[in-house]
Amino acid sequence: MIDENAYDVVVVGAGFSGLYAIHRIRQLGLRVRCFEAGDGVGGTWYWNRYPGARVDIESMQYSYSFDDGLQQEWRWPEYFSPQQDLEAYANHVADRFGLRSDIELNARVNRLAFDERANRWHVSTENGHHVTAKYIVAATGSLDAMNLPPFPGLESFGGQWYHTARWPKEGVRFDGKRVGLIGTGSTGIQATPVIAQTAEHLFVFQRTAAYSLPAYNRPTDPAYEQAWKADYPQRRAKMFGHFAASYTENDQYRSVFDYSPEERQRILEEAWSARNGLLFMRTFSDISTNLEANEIVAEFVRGKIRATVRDPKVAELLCPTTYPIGAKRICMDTGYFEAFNRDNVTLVDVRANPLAEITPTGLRTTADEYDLDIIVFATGFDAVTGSLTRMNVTGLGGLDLREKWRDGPATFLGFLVAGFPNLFMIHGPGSPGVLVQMITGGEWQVDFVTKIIEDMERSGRQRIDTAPEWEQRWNIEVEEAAKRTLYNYADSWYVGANIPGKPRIFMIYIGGFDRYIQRCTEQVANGYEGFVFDESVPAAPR
Ligand code: N01
Repeated sequence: MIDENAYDVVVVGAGFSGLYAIHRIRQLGLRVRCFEAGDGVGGTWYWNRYPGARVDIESMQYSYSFDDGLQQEWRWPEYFSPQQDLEAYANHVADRFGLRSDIELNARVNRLAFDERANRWHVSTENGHHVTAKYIVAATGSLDAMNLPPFPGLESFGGQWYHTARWPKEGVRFDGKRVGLIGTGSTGIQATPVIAQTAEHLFVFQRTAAYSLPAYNRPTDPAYEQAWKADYPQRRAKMFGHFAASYTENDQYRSVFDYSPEERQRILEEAWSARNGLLFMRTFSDISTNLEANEIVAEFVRGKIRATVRDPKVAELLCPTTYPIGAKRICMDTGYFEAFNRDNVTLVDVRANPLAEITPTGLRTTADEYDLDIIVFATGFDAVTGSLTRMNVTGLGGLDLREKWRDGPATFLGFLVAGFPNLFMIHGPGSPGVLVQMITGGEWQVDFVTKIIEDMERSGRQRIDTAPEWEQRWNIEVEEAAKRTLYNYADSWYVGANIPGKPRIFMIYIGGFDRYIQRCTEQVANGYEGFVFDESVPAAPR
């Protein structure tokens, strides 16, 4: 008799990678169930519906490549899509490929326990589901577990407060309200100008100034869309061979030192107004690897801030000086710096005068008190590992993933963790994750995992794992790649520095998406080198 609660594969998360994983696993003819915490699909783009939320990679490429019909028929109204369009796209994909019947919504997984004898994972959700599966695909996202620092007094606050990563679906009205926004990363920078439009007054509490580029978002030009659609297969192929999984027509850049100061200025000005977003960071080849080159570009960007913000003191405070440009994720904004020219926006320096407590009527810094009706926390995420460690995962011998990663995450190729057999992570620590275009990166990883599962099902192998020695080797590769860059110069979420007590380790493979594909592929081609198959495990009945 078939046990209805026994699946071949459980996918955790119905974000972009999770949706694609359901689709691919079904193609293998396996039984799959996906559990999703939200009451809709889209993952990051479901949860992050704060005002101004928008992707920073052009939508023609920040989209699925696996089905040409899909990419031909879908229309992106804007160059850089707002959250609403990305969520609509995720829903379209769920419908178009009939995925909903295999998705359980409102079902946050809160326990994943491996049963050694049965060789199956037990999956439990907060709302009472309990199923088992041979394989787990953890498509839990890099930026899911929100970070709400324990501000003293929050429970006493008499107004409303929100975290940007759990924004209410019905939205929030700011008109006539005094609003405090804490955090000036990508999220705070996108939310500021939108909130400022209607709030009576907006106080932006800044601890660290951020580098931000103008998004120059615009409606999609039909000719541009047509050029992409006519050339999609070739462009997608290039993306799979590109170090950032992205497509650019001009990657012919050179060292900043190959040019005179006047030429550099001209090139930077051109790049600044080229309206192509993050590509600005590739204007020169050594921006991310040479501190001196980096400082030339950083100072150019500071010059743009000074030219935009009228009050010189405010402008200076908004100029990032404590870390190299790009060592934290570069932001992209629509009118962020301009917002500080408004009478109803005040920048508060909480580096000089830290936040002391939330009070019943607002917020107190060590210097002043602010009366507020609404507080918005744009304080980021327990990134990369948080969504995995918060799920209560136990592997062989009851080993707890939090314990295993106490001194920092260890994985093999970003997919597997020794002692946690048959559990595959997508965008896990040690994978290129957030440093590449994530939809394409996720597609590739899902395909890779699906191929492993297919091989196992064909060969009758029951259990795949890796060994600590291979985790160490991979960790060294991840570390070596990071050392060649300036990423370690910033206290960012890339290195876990935003979460007190989190081990400081660069969690992402920055050796390039192309190199990563090569490394994963060669390990498999070399007879699954580094993967450990336990041949003693018999095939178990469901
Ligand atoms: O989070 P963050 P985010 N007191 O961690 C401040 C992606 N994303 O949600 O820098 C005072 O970057 C903190 O200050 P500091 C993108 O990859 C993409 O903004 O630690 N302040 C910082 O200013 C991005 O990198 C898009 O000194 C406190 C802010 O909160 C990632 O998500 C849009 C504090 C947190 O910044 C995360 O971005 C949005 C405290 N106790 C997000 N604790 C696009 O696609 C924290 N802060 C465009």
